[in-house]
Amino acid sequence: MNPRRTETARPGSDVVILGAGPAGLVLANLLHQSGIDCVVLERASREHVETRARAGYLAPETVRILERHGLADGLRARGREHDVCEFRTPEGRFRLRYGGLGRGEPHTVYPQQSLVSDLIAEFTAAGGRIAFETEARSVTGVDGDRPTVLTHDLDGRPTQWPASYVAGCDGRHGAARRAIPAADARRRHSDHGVSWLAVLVAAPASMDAVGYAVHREGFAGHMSRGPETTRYYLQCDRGTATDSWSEDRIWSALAHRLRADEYGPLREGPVLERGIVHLESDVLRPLRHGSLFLVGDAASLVSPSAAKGANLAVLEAEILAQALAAAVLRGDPRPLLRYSDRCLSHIWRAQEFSHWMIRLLHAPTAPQESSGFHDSLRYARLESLRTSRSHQDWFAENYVGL
Ligand code: RFL
Repeated sequence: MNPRRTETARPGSDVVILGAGPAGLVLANLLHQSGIDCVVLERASREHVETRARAGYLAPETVRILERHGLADGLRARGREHDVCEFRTPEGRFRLRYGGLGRGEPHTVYPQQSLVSDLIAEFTAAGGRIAFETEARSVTGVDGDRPTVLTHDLDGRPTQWPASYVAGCDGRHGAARRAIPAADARRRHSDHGVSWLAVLVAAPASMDAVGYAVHREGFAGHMSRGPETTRYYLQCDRGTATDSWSEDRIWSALAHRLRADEYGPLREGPVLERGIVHLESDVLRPLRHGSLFLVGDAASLVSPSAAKGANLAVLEAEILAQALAAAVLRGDPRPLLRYSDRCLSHIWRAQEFSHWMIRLLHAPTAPQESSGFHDSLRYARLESLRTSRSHQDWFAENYVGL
């Protein structure tokens, strides 16, 4: 227990954190640095979370947060700055060097699993506690001042983890969300009606830009994840099974939609991973329920169309860490009272831009929008983006911003 805390010391931890993703691990590191006792409970094994490939594009604000707290050594050593994207359309292609537009800031390309590995290494080296293969089954007592998390280990052995606060960083399907009675939360949900086959391949990037192909057969995307790996996306029908996409079918659809015969061949390699992502958005309000706080994907799901999810997770973790420090160390509950509203303003900005990207990259799926009118609008939007400097500045600011 931290000797500086203002409350009476009680058994258990000050904060129990569910989930060892970017949200939970940034929060854990920041609390530990402040001298607040916390423990991270993670359902999966350490190996699993350290190899789970997901995000790759870190916003400048994310890098600043990690630098501010001494958590950026890995990404500074191995991350790469990136600041150009290319749109390929039936009318041709154009590039936006967004690092020279808007606020003039680039992304940093650094795989999420490398960031997660760095954050685990920092936390455990500093004496932090993570219980892997420990699944939270329930969170009870959040309306009182002694919430408790019940976990099961791999053998089904139950353990109770009492705390003063619980941080739900366990994603959209975790135990934290389930602990909130439906009547106490307003849920805003949108299914955008679009699905992507997301593939990770062992091959260098095929171009020196993030590639967005707008094609009558559906969207295709290209994003570098490092010198040896590249992520590609292919819009696919809802209900498609991943195994219906052979490697040959994937490469020929990518080459066709990215117009490789016109703009240069793709650098092919073995497919390491494939999965279907449904483009959905989901926001819960409020993000605080008594002593339980939702962070990252547990708070809001942003479709990956604009690469915001991991960045929001880091930002929210910093906001919560500072608010918990004020409450635990100085007895000041006011920042905790503002946590939900502060995060929601960032979340809705990110949702708005992601939604704009979805409408730009995909043909309308709603029956009332399929007359061709809305499709023509998106080509007008692309043309505006190609030619209007103020539109480009707006895009750049939102593309890398939070
Ligand atoms: P995470 O990373 O899902 O971590 C949650 C952790 O909680 C654990 N867990 C539990 N632990 C204990 N008890 C339980 N009951 C539990 N239930 C779950 C899980 O095992 C897991 O370890 O959530 P977090 O920390 O909120 O981070 C969110 C990000 O992971 C996510 O938003 C991003 O990956 C989204 N995303 C992207 N975001 C970006 O900012 N930039 C990108 O370029 C980007 N690309 C992507 C993406 C997501 C993708 N997929 C797979 C949807 C690309 C893809 C393909």
